[in-house]
Amino acid sequence: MARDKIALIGGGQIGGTLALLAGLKELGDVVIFDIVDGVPQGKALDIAEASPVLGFDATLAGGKDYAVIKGADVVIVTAGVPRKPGMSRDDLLAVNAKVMAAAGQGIAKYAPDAFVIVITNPLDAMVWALQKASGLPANKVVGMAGVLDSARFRYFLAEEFKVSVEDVTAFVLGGHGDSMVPLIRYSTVAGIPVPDLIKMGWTTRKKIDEIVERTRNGGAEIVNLLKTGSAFYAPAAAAIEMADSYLKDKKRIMPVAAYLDGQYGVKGLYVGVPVVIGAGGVERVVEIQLNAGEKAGFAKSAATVRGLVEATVKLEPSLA
Ligand code: A3D
Repeated sequence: MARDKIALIGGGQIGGTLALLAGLKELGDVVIFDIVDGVPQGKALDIAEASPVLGFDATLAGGKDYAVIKGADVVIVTAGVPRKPGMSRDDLLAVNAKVMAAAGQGIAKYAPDAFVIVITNPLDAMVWALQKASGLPANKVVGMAGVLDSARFRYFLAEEFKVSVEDVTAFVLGGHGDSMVPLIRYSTVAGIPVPDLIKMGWTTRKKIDEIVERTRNGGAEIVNLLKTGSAFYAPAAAAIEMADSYLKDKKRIMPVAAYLDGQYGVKGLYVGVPVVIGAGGVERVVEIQLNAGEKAGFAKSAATVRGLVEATVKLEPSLA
């Protein structure tokens, strides 16, 4: 059986980490596309030369012609510019909308059957743009944000409770970043919901509120530390987990930016919701009952995403 093919559009910080993780997990052969000549080829060769030591078999190649992604099973898009200190995600809109238009056309031409994971910011608008530009079925195009946001939340909760990160589950809804809606009552330690842990005296409501706030600002915290770029290890790990669920038909339930067609009262937008990811792409949107506060938070988040999408279409009319 031939190996699966993973195509990475964008060979920067996240792209390089994705290539290494895809190799380590033996997800398949890897190609990296980037507009900067030499970088994708160099990163691919460097990782290929690590493979005998790390003990994995995969071919890795790079190039600056979209033809390299031909026949890919999974495409992960990080192309564009990252956020710099003082720059909001929305500032990235103008540049990255054009990049999504080009990437969408490349995918439509060379990898129309792929499962596509978009990471480029501002995420919820860029995944919409990519789907529109590529014309791929909406259930085969998703955005990575919720897995990262919930990983950050899980990490902070595990630190607070002094338990393994593996025993902490977290549940986040809504757009990426400031408008994220963490659902405390569905976040657990070994199945015990966080509100119960507060009652048990393991933590306080104040501490949990602080953790929620830190999670919301998780991206900015890293940007302020790195100064020359944004997070890349955890975002790459999160996207690889999504690719793995698709390629192995694991049917994992994960929060992703998924196309909503009426679910949660939203139509025609990508917003973060829990979905089942299997061989069919997004196989099901998990629609939970929200309480009034959560509903309001989700509606606000969806409105923010709608504003971003409208701004994107204005800047890049080819997406209308
Ligand atoms: P960076 O290291 O700059 O890599 C971006 C790469 O894209 C560079 O190698 C560029 O040469 C390349 N590129 C630029 N234009 C094009 C193009 N038209 N076609 C192909 N390649 C192109 O950034 P990064 O890897 O750190 O981040 C990539 C993106 O992910 C940025 O938009 C970030 O804001 C975003 N990001 C999102 C999250 C989420 O949680 C959603 C987290 C972290 C970063």
